[in-house]
Amino acid sequence: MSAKKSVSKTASLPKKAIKDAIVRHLHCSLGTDENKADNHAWWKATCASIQEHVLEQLRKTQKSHYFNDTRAVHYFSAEFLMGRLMSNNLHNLGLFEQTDQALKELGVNLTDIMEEEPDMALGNGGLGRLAACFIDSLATLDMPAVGYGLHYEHGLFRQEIKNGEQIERPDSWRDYGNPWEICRPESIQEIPLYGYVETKYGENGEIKKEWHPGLIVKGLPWDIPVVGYGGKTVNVLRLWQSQASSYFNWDVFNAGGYVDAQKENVQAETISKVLYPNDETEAGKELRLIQQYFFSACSLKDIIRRYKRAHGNNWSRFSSQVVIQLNDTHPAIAIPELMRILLDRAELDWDSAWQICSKTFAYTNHTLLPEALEKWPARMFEKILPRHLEIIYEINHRFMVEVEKMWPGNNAIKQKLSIIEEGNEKMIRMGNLSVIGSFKVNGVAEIHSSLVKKNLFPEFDKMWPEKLTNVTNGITPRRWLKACNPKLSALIDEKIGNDWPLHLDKLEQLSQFADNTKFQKQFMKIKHENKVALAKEVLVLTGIEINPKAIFDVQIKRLHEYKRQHLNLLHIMALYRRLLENPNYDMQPRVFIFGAKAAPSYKLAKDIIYAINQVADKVNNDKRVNGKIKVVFLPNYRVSLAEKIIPAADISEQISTAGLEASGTGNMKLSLNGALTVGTLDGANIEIAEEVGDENIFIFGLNVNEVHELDKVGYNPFDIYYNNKEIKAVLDWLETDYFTPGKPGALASLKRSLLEGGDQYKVLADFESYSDAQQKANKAFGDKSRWAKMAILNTARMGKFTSDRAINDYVEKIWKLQPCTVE
Ligand code: 73E
Repeated sequence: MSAKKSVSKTASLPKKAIKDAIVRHLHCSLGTDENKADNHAWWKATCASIQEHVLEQLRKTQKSHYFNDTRAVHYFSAEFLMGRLMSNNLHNLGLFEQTDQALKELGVNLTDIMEEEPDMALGNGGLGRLAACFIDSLATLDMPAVGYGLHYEHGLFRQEIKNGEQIERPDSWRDYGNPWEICRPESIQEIPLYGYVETKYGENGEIKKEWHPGLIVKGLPWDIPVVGYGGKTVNVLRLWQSQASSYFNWDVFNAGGYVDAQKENVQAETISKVLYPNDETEAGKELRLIQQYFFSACSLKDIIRRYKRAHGNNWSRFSSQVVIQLNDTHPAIAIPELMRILLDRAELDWDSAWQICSKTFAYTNHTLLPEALEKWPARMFEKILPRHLEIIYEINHRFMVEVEKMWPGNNAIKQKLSIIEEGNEKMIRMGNLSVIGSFKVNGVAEIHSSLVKKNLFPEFDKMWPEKLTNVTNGITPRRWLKACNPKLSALIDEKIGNDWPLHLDKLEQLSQFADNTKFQKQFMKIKHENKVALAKEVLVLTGIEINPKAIFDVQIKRLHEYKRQHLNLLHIMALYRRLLENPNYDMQPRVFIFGAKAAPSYKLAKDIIYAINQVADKVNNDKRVNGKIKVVFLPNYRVSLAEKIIPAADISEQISTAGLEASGTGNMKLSLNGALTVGTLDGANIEIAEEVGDENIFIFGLNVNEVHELDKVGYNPFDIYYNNKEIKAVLDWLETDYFTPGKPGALASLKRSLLEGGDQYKVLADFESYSDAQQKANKAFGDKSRWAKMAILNTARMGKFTSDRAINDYVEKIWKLQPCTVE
């Protein structure tokens, strides 16, 4: 952890100055006044006044990095799920309280105007949010860092629920402008695509390659300042927008091809139009590969321009100044792109180029799911990036020589490790390319990293025993406790001081109060108030009334079979049945809260959303249930909604099939806010259990080895169906029209996937154990003091999961950076 930080100078800004700045922006930037301004105008004016401080620090940070000529990390990610920035920037600048007061004196409510800000939803889920937490920590720890990604015009779709079904609507986060971003036309890049490669011969007969592109597009950078906690370092997230390259189009235009020129405009501008809504599935679409290349190539050019400003054409220090972290394989095309620049532009020989390249990149793997491991048809590469394909073949050829040395004559291993997958259609394996082209590869939780070594890349681990490593994920406690749960934060400040957001281990000091009745009451009172606030929100969003005294049981994450929202649903149906059979069935009232988006083309995931909503409708309106069960599906789950749900949660559902959730990060956020986990021994749940202790978590289900064993001996879900009456009854229920009046069989696809479909994700195998864990949780909740103690200990023991620790791990194990302080 870095040296102790003081609170920034801005924290002492007088209220009057803040008020004046906001009013000045109302007048001079927005052309309105205090009497006419609506919440949106107040929000914009307030952002503009905050941005003044942000930009001042940004300038100082850039100056300091330039003069110190620091080594910097460049975090390449197709996704940055930033959410809203106002509250975060205010907290990080230390200006939240004063601004709140200043606005109050102007007759404006800060909480209300914060609701005006659209989420920056430039990501699907955990992977994109991780990138956002990481750049927060990098700035907080004064690390020289740039985030690089795509400036999508439309982020992740907005979800509406109509008659129980998910409807996708476009997300238009920039319709009314984004007050945080700065356009940098002075740093535009030009990116070639398509065309052909010409082979030429130099004076000494050496071969030279020249790529004649068929299209050139422009990359226009937008900078989002990233404010570190304490308000000193302000780094940049640079997002590229695609535009038609004007000079190229003029040729077509002058040749009389007005319509063709317009077509090209459209094609160029399509590149950054929309985020692919697939989490953990590889779409294999041409546009996606172009997106990946577009932002990777723009970013590399940007890095090289900056490097050359300091070092001219001398490449010898490149890999000591520049480290590039690949957030999954999405930007892996940057590896052959750097090779192309070094070979064809800088005219380095292969070995020198490879030396530099293979010391520059590091790769984070986020998933073992086969459907998420990216592969591209070689013929698509040939069309879009013909020179890169040649370079990939050469990388592979030289790598195969190494493999031959290690395993002479072993063709099976060669086939497995090759970047090229031979088959009906030749494919480029981006995972293999990433491992071969990087100096470090990391998984995102202990268990995941050990499975990466053991199952995904065992031979690579043999070849390079030092290359594969682990960095367990983390979350920023600034957003995920301080900003989203102000009451709990204030209580913590009162008990242990206010520097825990920078030193999260200090939360451990709360455990001394875990048995203290008064503290328990204070802690649970805040939880209750947060639940009352969420209940109000739920009523507004869904019209459903929920009881804040009930257990708030939360499952919020992307919808995927491996995450097993349907296990949760089957259990809800089982509880409902038990209640119908025995009105005195002993259970604490419970509200089951879901938030989840399904990939638009993922049929079964959408069926699960429909099933949740149909069951909800029935259960919520059944008088016999007597309010003991309520089921709520909150539409359009996103960062800003998570910030409202998490502080109000009692139970955190982390119930993936063991071995399939690489880490999870929602699990950390919920536990940090005092929710108890019901979870499998998967991903970071294992490390959470180690931290909180077995008595403060409800673990159930098969572990990784048991899942593996079960698959080996052959798993037959029908055995469970026929032997467990409750499971049979619940599954059969899905086939009737009980939950879908007049539409029998509307929920049958779920049952089919769990029986005829083979229940790939072991839902039935884990059902009984899950139900037992839920009974234990139910009982524990009945003992108020015991529950309070467990909740407090969860908050107290989450220190490990701050993203500051994760970033420090990256810095030590991989990036080798030095902090660079800013005045
Ligand atoms: O377990 C999570 C992990 O916490 C994992 O599923 C997720 O990454 C999180 C952060 O490490 C993830 N997302 C993707 N792969 N793993 C993914 C794949 C393709 C497209 C978009 C996202």
